[in-house]
Amino acid sequence: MPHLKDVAPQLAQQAIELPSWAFGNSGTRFKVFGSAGTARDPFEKIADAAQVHRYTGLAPVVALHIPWDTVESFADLRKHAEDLGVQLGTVNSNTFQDDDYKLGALTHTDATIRRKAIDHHLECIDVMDATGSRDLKIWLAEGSNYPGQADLRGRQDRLAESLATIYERIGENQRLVLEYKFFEPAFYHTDVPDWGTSYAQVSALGERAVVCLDTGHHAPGTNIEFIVMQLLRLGKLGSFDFNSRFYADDDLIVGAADPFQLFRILFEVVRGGGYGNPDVAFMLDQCHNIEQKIPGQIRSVLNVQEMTARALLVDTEALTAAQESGDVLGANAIFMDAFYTDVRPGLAEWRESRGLPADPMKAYAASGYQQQIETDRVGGAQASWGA
Ligand code: AOS
Ligand code: ZN
Ligand code: ZN
Repeated sequence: MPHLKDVAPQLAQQAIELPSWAFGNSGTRFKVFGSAGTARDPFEKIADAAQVHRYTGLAPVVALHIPWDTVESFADLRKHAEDLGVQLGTVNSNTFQDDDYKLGALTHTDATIRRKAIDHHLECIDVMDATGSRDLKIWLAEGSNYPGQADLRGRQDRLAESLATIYERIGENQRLVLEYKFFEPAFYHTDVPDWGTSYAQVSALGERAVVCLDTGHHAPGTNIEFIVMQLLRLGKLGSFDFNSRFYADDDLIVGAADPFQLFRILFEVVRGGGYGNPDVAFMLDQCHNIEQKIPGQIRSVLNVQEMTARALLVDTEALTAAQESGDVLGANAIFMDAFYTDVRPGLAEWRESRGLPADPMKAYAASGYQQQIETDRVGGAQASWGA
């Protein structure tokens, strides 16, 4: 098996994109808990995200959500980010919080509502032009609750038409990324429920349209790494929304619920050429309902790094030999050896060799930043999941 030192150059290629909304308060439909020091505006969210990068060196990009992160000047927000050593990344559209979209947005039967939803996406592209962002990520909360409520085929056709109108405005160096989710908020059918539908829709658009895979968006028991393999094979894996789940779309810390699944996914990413490949964005899509937000994000990026390191440690030559000779248990043992390797001491050394703290969680706790924001951010409304 390779040693961690052998894969150090590859570890340096890791770049994770943080969600701005992870730095606002969030909760469930029962309660949103406020917590001391939470960011009050997009500028403070970016400042908090920059802390994660500062202590880990792993998270140089921050994804925005519009209109939650709308500011007067995106050029100012961009400069603020760059001054803090991070970049603005993916722009997420939002068609799930407007009364007009109760029965659909890009799929609505009413052309005026469809137009409104399309225009929102065009505004997001304007934001991307100002922030220098490459990706427009679209997650649609559209579907129906009762059989017979909607014309499934008609909605799919209208979706294709609306996406095509948005895609026309996507710049040469930009991409449209379509996320899927099997249910919620709609409970009977969802218009983009699975990777196949997303793949069919983006393939009809063109080369600059790709799929986003959110790890929490599948039915229990789904083999997610198989989907990763297939989308990479087809050249259509545009990005990840990483998080973990026990039940549905829980948006918990990535690697918390099932570290082995994260390992299997990252192994397929490496195997399929998706690692160190700018065409695949590694985003987090998480909410920190009860834990502190900045350490929550630090824990998350460290979890991704630990499982990436383990995936890079798989002895692929020995694995191929075992696979090809039909050595079922041997192949499985080679795979599991890498998974069970504790890379944490090695990664601590790796960090120190790059001028980073050996233990980013401890370093953040000792920095005084948390106490500072708890003291400073007393006036104004805290950002919540959303604005
Ligand atoms: C919703 O379930 C999706 O995961 C989207 O990515 C959404 O935009 C994000 O979770 C923010 O709420
Ligand atoms: Zn997501
Ligand atoms: Zn989600």
